[in-house]
Amino acid sequence: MRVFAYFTIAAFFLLSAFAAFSDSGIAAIRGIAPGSPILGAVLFEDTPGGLKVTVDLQGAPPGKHGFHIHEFGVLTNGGNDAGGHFNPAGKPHGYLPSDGLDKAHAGDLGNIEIGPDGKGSLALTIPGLTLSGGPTSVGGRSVILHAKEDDFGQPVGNAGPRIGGGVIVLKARQ
Ligand SMILES: [Cu+2]
Repeated sequence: MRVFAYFTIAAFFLLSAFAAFSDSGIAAIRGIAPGSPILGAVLFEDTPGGLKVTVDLQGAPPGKHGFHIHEFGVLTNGGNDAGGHFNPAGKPHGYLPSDGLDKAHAGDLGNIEIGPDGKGSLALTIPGLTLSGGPTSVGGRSVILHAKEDDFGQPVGNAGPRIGGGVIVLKARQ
C-alpha cells in the first residue's frame, strides 16, 4: 500500500512536470481599427527556461511600439476591454525580460520595432511565465500592440492607444 502511494505521488509529479513544459499557444494579431492592415501572430511555448514568445507582425506603422500582455482576452471597445497590463503581483511597470517578475508587470514585454516595410519580429524567453496553470499563466489573456513606444515610465509606459491585438489561445496538446 505504501509503495502504491509513493508511486502515485511520483507519477503525479512527473505528469505535473510534463504538463508544465508541454503547452503551446497562439495569438492571431489583427488591427483594432476597422480596415487596419495590421496582421500577425504571436507563438507561445512553455519551455524549461520559461515561456518562449515569438512575434511576427506586418502592416504596422514603422517605429517602436509598446507590446504587452494585458489582463483579459477581450479586444472590444478599442482594445480597452483587455484591461490593464497583466500584473498579478501588483508590481511597478518595467521591462520583464531584464527586470524579472519582482520588478515588472508579468505582461511587460517592452517594445517591438517595426521596419519601414511595416514588418517586425521579436523573440523572448521569459522565466516564470507559463501558458496555463499557476498565477502567472497567460492563456486566455491578450497581447496588445500600442501606437507609441513604451518609455518604461510609470505607471504603464505612456505607449498610447491600442492599435492591434489578439487573444492568447492554447493549442491542443500533442
Ligand atoms: Cu499595453
